[in-house]
Amino acid sequence: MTDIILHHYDLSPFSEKVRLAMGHKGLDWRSVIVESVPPRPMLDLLTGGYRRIPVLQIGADVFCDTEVIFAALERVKATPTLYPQGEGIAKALSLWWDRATWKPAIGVLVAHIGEHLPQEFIDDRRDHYLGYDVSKEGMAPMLPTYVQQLTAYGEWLSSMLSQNGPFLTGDSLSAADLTCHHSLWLLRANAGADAIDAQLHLGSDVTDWMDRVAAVGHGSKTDMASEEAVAAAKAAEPDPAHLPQGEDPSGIAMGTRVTVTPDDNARVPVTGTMVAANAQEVVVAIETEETGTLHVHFPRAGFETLPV
Ligand SMILES: N[C@@H](CCC(=O)N[C@@H](CS)C(=O)NCC(=O)O)C(=O)O
Repeated sequence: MTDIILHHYDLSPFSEKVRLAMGHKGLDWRSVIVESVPPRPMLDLLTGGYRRIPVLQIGADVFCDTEVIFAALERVKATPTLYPQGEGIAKALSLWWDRATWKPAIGVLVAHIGEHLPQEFIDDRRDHYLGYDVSKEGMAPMLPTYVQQLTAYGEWLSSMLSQNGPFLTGDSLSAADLTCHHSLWLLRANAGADAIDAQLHLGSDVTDWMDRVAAVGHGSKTDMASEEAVAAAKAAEPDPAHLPQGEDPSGIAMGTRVTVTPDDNARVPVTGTMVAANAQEVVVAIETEETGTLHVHFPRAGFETLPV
């Protein structure tokens, strides 16, 4: 089987979602650790310049954003599924959680550990990723509101668990659990579980649920160098099995040069030739001497696909 390669770094919460998905599915995977602050020249070769982490690679197919990463893992191993109650509820909850909790979570995080963040990290996140000042001092004025918001969202998790439990959408773990776990995991791992649970008024129903999610583990990983990942891409051809099925309702003709850009942050466009798409996913072909032809996959939700 072609290696499943995850480009990530340990403290990346969005990567933690994917590592747990590997555990849930019991997958063997290769781990390429990237710097937490760019430049990441080897990864840029594979993505066409997509800025964010994690990125999943399977041969010459490259998946940007956790939504299409999960879709790829579903194709690789369908059971146990990440969508036991269907895709809609889990994807909608995930998009809400990622967007609603990210800034408040960063605000609470830097209140605890901001003095330890290197200046180059703070500068990079302000200038090239989030567009706001993530220093402890910069986020301090709004800290009370970040705590209020996360506390409100924590109660929503509690409500879902009391209605649907033991997982957010029912009896079985779904992508929504992996997502809603990630920002709380970031905070508890860095600031201490007791401090965060008290600050955000998280009850044992929520913390027990977090333990259940964490218990799926990370599957079995083996380290890989980034050069080896690029060589694996060059040696492979894009796999037709990873092309999205069905019609593309957007009206953009296949073969069109397009840019694909996140609509929330890290708004660096990737330019390529659209080779396949449907309402959920778009695939562009890019080519470099080092990698040969690659198919780079993006979600439609949360991204802008536009003709050049
Ligand atoms: N919607 C994206 C968000 C990814 C994201 O924001 N990841 C963070 C790390 S957890 C990131 O890229 N931070 C900036 C960086 O690492 O360069 C996804 O689901 O993959």
